[in-house]
Amino acid sequence: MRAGRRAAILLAAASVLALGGGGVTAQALTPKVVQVKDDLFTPVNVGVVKTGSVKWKWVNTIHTHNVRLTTAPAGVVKSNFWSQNSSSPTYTFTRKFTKLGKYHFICSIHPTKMQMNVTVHN
Ligand SMILES: [Cu+2]
Repeated sequence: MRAGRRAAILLAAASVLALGGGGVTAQALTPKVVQVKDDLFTPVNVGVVKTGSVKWKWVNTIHTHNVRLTTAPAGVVKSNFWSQNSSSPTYTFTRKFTKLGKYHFICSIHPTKMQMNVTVHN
């Protein structure tokens, strides 16, 4: 067997193992998108699989907003989930979640109007 063909077969076998092992799933690779608007988050409740990501995407914003993690499972460093203040309509902020549990976020500039939750599950 030619070396090139052998390598291709090994590579294919490795990808089947990677997918079958449950370590890498499409759910974990595609971030859940939360829109940041004037002045709301949508959707307000998001579920992600452990190791999944959430991408906050500013959409048509004129006002300045931010993302601030205020409640999180034990051991999570909240300030790692704090975005910049931005009014840029193209700003995005993406974070990966590696601990199971419930996370509460606000925009600290509009703390009563802009609140949302992320639930991380298996
Ligand atoms: Cu805001």
